[in-house]
Amino acid sequence: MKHALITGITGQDGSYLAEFLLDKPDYVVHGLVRRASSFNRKRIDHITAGAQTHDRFHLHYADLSDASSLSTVVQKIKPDEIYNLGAQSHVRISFDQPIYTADTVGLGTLRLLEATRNLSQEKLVKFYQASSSEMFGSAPPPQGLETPFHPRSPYACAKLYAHWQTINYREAYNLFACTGILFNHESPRRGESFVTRKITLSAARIKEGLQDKLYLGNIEASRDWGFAGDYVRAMWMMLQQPKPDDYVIAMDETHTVREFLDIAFGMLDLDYKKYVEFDPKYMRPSEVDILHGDSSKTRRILGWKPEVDFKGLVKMMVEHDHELARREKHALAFPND
Ligand code: NAP
Ligand code: F7E
Repeated sequence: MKHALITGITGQDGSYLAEFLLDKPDYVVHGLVRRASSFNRKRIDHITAGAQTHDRFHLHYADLSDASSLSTVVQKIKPDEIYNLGAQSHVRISFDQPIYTADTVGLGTLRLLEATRNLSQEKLVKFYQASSSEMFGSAPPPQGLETPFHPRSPYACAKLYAHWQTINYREAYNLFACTGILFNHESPRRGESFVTRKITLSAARIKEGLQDKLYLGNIEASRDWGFAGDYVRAMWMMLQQPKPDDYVIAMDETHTVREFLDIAFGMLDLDYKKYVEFDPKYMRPSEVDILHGDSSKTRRILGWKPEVDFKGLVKMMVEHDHELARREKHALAFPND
């Protein structure tokens, strides 16, 4: 059996990656979890409860800010593959908490690389680093492997530090370490404060009469949005290559937030212009105006291609959140059901 360790398993990507690996009969999946005052495992509860996989799925307490906990878990499991997905991943919040973000995203990766380097003296261990298209920042589109980085937030600077540390560990210690520079990817499991999910949840609640308005910041920003389920498959493919390398994963197209709004509200027969209001609190001190990936080289090498297109992604999210809103409305009307 292969043992995979995932940091960030309670997050959007961690939950999809765990499902993807457990679908293969030869994987045991280990996830790092943090202690919280209330349970935050709704994205993986169904895996923990799954009768067929529960003996191949294990959770361990550790934190990217705590080197000794990382090293203890890595030495205990001795994983064959490590996927470093844990992060304070919200760009706007990284301006409020720059040092915390640098610590978990930047130094957290270095702490995990050190634990991996120690283990690599005993056995082959493959490492995946969740790098981000935010590292391109204000670099002109399309952005690909040859594009120079120009980060525009504390989050992006921390990701760039982690990115170069991963490459340095590959070059200095011959570690099998890959970076995946992933453009925005979304799903019904996307955190509720990211713009796509905020829009689909609000549109659905407005449709059901549960909400009147949606407050947003810069809706002219443009992003290259794909489906998270497709992107976790690419992470695994990178670690199955004969040599470690760097890759870009994107849909290679870009859409504005305004366009996302128009399509999502349109799917519910609503005109977004009647409901959306500007709130300056959602603006960022420095913005990334346009991300538009060029993943051609990666697609050639990995043979990866996405299965869900942009409209399919919006539809999947709108339908999911419409069902949630219907249930919320029903629970309000019939509280004793
Ligand atoms: P997410 O939903 O925000 O999940 C983040 C995960 O990191 C959660 O499981 C969280 O645990 C965990 N975490 C946060 N701080 C931690 C710490 N100090 N120690 C250990 N774990 C910690 O993020 P995502 O969208 O799945 O993204 C996965 C990774 O890809 C992140 O590194 C993100 O920065 C990167 N990325 C994402 C995108 C995207 O569009 N989604 C694009 C490029 C790169 P709790 O549940 O306990 O908070
Ligand atoms: O913002 C604009 C906002 O927060 C997208 C993370 O997964 O992808 C994500 O970072 C755009 C920005 O994602 C609101 O200004 C307008 O231009 O959904 P977002 P992000 O910042 O692109 C990258 C690749 C990552 O690596 C990150 O971890 O939408 N926008 N109004 C808004 N954004 C938010 N969140 N909320 C608004 O009200």
